[in-house]
Amino acid sequence: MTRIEQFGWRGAVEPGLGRVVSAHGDYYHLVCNEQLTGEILARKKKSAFRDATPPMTGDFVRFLHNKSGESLVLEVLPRFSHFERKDPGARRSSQTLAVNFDALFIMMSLNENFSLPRLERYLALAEDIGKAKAVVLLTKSDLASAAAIPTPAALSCRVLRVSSVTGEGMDAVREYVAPASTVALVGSSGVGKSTLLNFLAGEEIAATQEVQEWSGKGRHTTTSRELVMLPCGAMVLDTPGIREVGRIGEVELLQAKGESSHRWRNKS
Ligand SMILES: Nc1nc2c(ncn2[C@@H]2O[C@H](COP(=O)(O)OP(=O)(O)OP(=O)(O)O)[C@@H](O)[C@H]2O)c(=O)[nH]1
Ligand SMILES: [Mg+2]
Repeated sequence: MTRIEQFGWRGAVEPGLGRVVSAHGDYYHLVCNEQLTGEILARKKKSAFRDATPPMTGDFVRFLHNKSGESLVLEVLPRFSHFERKDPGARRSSQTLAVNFDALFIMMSLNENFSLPRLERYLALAEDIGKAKAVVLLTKSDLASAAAIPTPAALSCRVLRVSSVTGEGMDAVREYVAPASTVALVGSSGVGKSTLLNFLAGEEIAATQEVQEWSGKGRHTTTSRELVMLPCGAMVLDTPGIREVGRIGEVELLQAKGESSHRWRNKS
């Protein structure tokens, strides 16, 4: 298996194929079969993206390798899966949160922030993710009282109770963590996405931070998407916490009813 295939590429292997592991403005850190290191920093070719969707972490791209100068990203290759939230207040009508994952872990903690309506909104958005499975991870099960646990039968996909403290549910989680496959982690700030990444990696790869005691809400510790290769050969796409999910109209309605005081904020 070549390096790009280890990173999940399933098509014909050609020169100039890369996968974005992190994005930094117009620059993209790519893994690829080129260079001894198998890594390249390439810049987005502006004229190629005037009318096209720019690359993001997790994308497979075609790039022009320049051994003596700047390599250029030319094209984003078709995504086999994608997770988007609808964004009523913003210029764009939706925001893509994760791409090219085999499994989407929708994470919500089993503490006072648990909200079945919010979980249902996530699941509604996950109906149309492409070639991938959505799984609900109810995190911090070590903190949960029995009363806080919802009925899994009420949800349309598999529900796992997990804890990065006790290890509960991790055998089931590992069923999705297979070589050359990608698991994307989405959910509010503080639900334990980066902690799960670290648990699966067996080391502190990503920064994590305690949830603010007074609000129970997270602090947006992870600020950019990161595709991380685990020692077992699987990849995890860690994402910044989502402030709110919803469909156009729905969230505004909830806000009007006073059920949510959150304001939409574009965080990528
Ligand atoms: N008790 C308990 N605490 C956990 C568990 N998983 C994570 N935490 C704690 O929850 C806090 C937030 O965890 P993070 O992993 O930083 O959360 P995150 O989802 O990555 O947050 P953002 O990066 O802000 O989106 C940290 O203090 C973790 O130690 C768990 O299974 N049980
Ligand atoms: Mg994080």
